[in-house]
Amino acid sequence: MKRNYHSCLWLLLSFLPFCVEAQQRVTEVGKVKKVTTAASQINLETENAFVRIEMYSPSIIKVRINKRPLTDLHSYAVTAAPATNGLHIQQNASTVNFSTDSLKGIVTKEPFSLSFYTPGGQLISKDEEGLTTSWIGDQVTTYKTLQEGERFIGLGEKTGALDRRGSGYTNWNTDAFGYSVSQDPIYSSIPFYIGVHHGLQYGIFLDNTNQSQFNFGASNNRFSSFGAADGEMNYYFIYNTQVAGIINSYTQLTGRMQLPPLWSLGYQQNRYSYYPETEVLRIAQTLREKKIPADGITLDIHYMDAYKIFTWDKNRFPDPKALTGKLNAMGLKTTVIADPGIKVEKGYGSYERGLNNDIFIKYADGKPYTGEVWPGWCHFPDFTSPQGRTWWGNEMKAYANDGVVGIWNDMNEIATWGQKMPDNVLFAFDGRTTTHKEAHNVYGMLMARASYEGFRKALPAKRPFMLTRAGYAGLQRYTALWTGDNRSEDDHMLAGVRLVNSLGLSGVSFTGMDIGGFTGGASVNLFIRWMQLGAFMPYYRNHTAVNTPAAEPWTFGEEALEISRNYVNLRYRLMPYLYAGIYESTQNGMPLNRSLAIDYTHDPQIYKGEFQNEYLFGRSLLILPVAGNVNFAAAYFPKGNWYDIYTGSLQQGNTSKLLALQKNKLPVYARGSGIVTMQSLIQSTAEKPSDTLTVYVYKGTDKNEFEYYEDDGESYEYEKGNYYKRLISFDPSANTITFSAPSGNNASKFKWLRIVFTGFDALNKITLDQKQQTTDNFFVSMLDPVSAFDPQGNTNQREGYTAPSVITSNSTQKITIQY
Ligand code: MIG
Repeated sequence: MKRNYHSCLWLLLSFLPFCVEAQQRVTEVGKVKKVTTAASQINLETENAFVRIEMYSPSIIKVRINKRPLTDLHSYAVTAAPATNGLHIQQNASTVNFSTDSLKGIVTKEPFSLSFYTPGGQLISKDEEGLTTSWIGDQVTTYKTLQEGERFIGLGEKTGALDRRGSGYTNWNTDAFGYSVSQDPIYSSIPFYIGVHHGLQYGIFLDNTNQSQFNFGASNNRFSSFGAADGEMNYYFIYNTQVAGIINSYTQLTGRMQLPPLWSLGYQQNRYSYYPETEVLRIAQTLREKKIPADGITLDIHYMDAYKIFTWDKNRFPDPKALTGKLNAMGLKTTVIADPGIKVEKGYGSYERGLNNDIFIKYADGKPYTGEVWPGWCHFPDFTSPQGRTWWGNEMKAYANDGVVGIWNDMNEIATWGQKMPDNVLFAFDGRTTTHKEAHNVYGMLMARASYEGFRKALPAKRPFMLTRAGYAGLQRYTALWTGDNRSEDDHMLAGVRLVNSLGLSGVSFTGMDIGGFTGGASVNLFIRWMQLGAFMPYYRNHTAVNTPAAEPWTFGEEALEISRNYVNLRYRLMPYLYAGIYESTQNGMPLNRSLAIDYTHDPQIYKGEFQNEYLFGRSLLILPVAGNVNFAAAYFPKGNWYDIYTGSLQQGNTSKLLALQKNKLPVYARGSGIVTMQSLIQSTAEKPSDTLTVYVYKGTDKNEFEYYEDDGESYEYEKGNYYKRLISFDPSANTITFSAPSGNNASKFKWLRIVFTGFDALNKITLDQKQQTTDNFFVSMLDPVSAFDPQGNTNQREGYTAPSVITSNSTQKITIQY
């Protein structure tokens, strides 16, 4: 009886597929049928797919899996080329084994499955058996076994916790006005993350611009996965013994930021929108009168004539060139917003030229796509075609001629009213026409690229400043990024810190958020904290929405003004440290804002909710972001020594502590062995600092090196070797501080070095190049600790002091200390 029942059921089930139309299946890669190898490649044919495993560097392996035979695909993200040798391959009946100097891999053949090991044989990451890589329709996903205790960090501009374990994310660039602190997706897509477990770390970069999905053990306890709605499974596996090495490799693949103009690291003032020009000048004058150092003013959409890009409202801005000239004379550079929508309006130059040049995106029937945004109904340039980018770049000349030096690329998700751009719009995709589905996530980055290339052409000798809202992996090659329309709320400020830190883990160093918050109005205390925090963020811009209360630093009362000014001052005094940090980003991709997960990857404390926002600003400063509405905050100090930068007092590491907060001080600590360079206060980077560079050295036990870098801050002369670079190293075991012989053709802008020692109880003897110095010739912060980092930049009785014997020189200088 029972048996009969079962057979009936079986009968029913086996006929079911024929009754249901287009049954959804999970199609796996299947068994490997054929293996061929080339110098740096393994090519496989399997039951259902074509697979290529290819070496890019000893630490980087590319994996391609496609249902169709592999073709040459260009990538908008990757600029690196595959390696030509160094992949060692061995085969047997059941596996293909490969290795490089840095890792090992095993492909099992029946069925296909891929795993990675350290050279010593420790498992780094493997396909989850039984799931590996599969398709549901055109959607392709790779499943990796979730390792015990595994954590996940990075993935670019993603909300949520530092450790993303248990969460899932979607990449689909979205205009997320006033987003909540857990909203996903928001503006940008960087499908790159780092997994951490058992003292190991690895990176995975999925290079597919279609909508993509990442699952880090969300709603399951078996796998982490990544996949895309369409296109190829095309990912890079990166292994290194340090997170910093993984970031280095990832930016070796996708490129690094270029040196930005120095002024873009200064304080920027903005609101949506300052107009007419008298208002812009009033803001500029107030900055100077109130002695808030600043380098830039940004103009939002109201500068345009009826929101038409490349035009000016003639009543509000009758003479833009004269205005940017006046601002320039005050040490303020002008950045303007640029939206991609070109208004459909007969007689509007950019529209006519766009039509004539045939650069707008179109439906399959050849009619241009029309979407509504600020100017009304618009067409949109195809930034995925060289013609479209060149056209846009040429239009940009008008701004350059008017004295504009920065472009703020907004609304480039693409944002349109309705927020539902149709999928059937076509894009040139640089030679492989595709639909909106595949082009969407890369549009924003390519707009920034077109603006960047336009400016490079218009002003070949000047570094432009580029800012974008939307982007894709590799955006750092062209532009900085800010985190869009945040809210004036405490938890949003802290969430913004995590966004910026996560971007830093994902190759983007030059980032920032609207200081003070975009929507709503900040409380006085929140505003103060935000201005303090902004001083330790790469891009430092105060911005607020239309119809919100004024949010310039002087609109929150005297105390807020004073504290804000102190921190902007500190920012400007730190400029030599900041610039060297940005220089480092251009060399190895290390971000300025460094999540503690970079240096303290395997310390579980740093992932705790109350500590996860902490970060290092550059190599040596620990920033503890605290909310505006609290009097106490829990702080964690990772291993090592830490020094309160205001008092010089020692804080032992490997401990957590409840800090009593003071309104006028953001908790900031210097790392033991840290080296921080500072200059005198200036009101803008156009102003020359005094001739003394102060070098703060903090007692510690680890050897530390700091690459000090200077150049003219505005041109490309550095490419010809016109810079000044010097390695400053502190070796505690030898008690030496060494300034290497400088490299580069430039002289330093500083004539003197002043060294401030912190934490060295009694400095008994100092020698410079073996000649004994009087300790008096050195500035020992113990004597007057507060002034060392007085946020007010107050001078003390020793100002004007120079140590003549520590004059900068062209040779190596070694300072030996005894304490
Ligand atoms: O639809 O240009 O994120 O910073 O002030 C809003 C006006 C368009 C969005 C940007 C914001 C900017 C605003 N823009």
